[in-house]
Amino acid sequence: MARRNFAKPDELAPGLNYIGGEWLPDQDGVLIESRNPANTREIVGRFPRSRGSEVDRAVMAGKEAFKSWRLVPAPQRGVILRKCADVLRARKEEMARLMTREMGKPLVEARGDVQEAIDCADLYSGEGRRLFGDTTHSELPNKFAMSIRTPVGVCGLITPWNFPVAIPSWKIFPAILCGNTVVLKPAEDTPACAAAFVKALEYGGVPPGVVNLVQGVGEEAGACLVAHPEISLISFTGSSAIGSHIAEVCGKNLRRCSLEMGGKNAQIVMDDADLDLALEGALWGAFGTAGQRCTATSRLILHKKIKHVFVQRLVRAAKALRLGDPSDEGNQIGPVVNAAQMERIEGYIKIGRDEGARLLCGGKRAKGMGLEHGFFFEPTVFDQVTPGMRISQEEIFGPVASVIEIASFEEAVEVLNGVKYGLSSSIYTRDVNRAFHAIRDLEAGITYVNGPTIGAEVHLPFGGVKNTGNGHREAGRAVLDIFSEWKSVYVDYSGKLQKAQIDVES
Ligand code: UN1
Repeated sequence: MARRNFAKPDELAPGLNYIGGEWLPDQDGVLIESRNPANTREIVGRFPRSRGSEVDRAVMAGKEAFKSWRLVPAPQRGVILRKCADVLRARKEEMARLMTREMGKPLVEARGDVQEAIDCADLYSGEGRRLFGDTTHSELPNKFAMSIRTPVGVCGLITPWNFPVAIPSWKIFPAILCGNTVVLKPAEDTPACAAAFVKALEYGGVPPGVVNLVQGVGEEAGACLVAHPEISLISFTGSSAIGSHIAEVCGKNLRRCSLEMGGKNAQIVMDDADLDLALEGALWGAFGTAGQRCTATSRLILHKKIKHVFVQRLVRAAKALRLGDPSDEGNQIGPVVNAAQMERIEGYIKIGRDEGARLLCGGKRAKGMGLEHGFFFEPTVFDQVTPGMRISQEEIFGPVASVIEIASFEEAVEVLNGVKYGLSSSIYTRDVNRAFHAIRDLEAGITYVNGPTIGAEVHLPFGGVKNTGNGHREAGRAVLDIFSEWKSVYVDYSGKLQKAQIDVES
């Protein structure tokens, strides 16, 4: 049968699903529209708003491809990942430009996002020649023992819009390297980025059915994927509310599920810190990606001896940040992703004011100079924030930093830990003893010393404690435990029945 393929060969991001190696429209023909958040008059593309039938086809395509993909030697799977890395390198600039248009992060950050995917492909490509298990001695003579990693099956991957290439990459690459096949349901705000990424993987030689893409919205395609009986696991990055719902469904169906959720990350600045460095870190951590990172710095915990001067400088620098079209390299802060996000941030500004926090700068939508057609929000600093306030406790996901004053290191640790999340944390100090106390005592999956809360590298575990996650880690070698099952193997070459625990005693 001739292969149907509705995508144009040279198209960067086809407005189609990718199922079983074919680019296909949704059967219903209902579309979602992707618009540029810096200028909502510009349509980036139209993509299928898929329903259960498309999800089902994608899962079944994944199931079919799993039969042969699981048998491809891991080093060879790694070679395909290396080719994917090459394609991504070649397409880095055009993918970054598409990302900037679709979700609004400045071009320099968008390049970093694609670079993170390249790093991931490089890392897991090499992992194809490692994927180590243990070999060990049996307690019985003439018997061999080892543990090996085996794939899990078809993996459902649900990813957010804030790292629209990096996050799919750090799920897809380790998943397929381990021999699984996947169905990706990307965020409805960034369908073009997902399509461009999957297209690059197709070009890199990932066989049909190994990576499937179903565009759509969470309540429809996402929900169908989570509940699908042929899915072996769900890996989700997004809000704690949705993650908790996914965990319920997966729990009921006895499916593995790995969740990467909210954060309320803080940067501590002690009185002995290098203030120039700490200030630079705070600006990047709080306002980079317009604060829309799970790892963004949303609380600044400042020692009272330096607080006044630090806040003065922070406000001056925040006001000087250049807001505007993120594809113009002169601008540092782009728009937030959509109207709902804008309203959410505005809601928190009101909450902060009502709670008695003092607004030092920002706090409103940016207007004028061509910004009126985008979702631009001014970098915002709240002072006189206390640990119990909602703006101290809840994830805002926007360019809003809350300043909390503390009088000692112990108090700083208590404040930093006093939230329900635990993703990233940071301390600026020149005291090495204090730094190590922080490493030990901060309740977070990531701790930076003299660096901001953002900047995770792909070869280390990524994830958090408390309500941020459910005990898993992505990236690094840790992610392999999500995407593989351990099998213990015993080979008895004694030629007789040997009984563990019975033939030998200690
Ligand atoms: C996220 O915040 O959603 O450490 C992911 C960082 C990036 C990844 C962030 N490398 O900020």
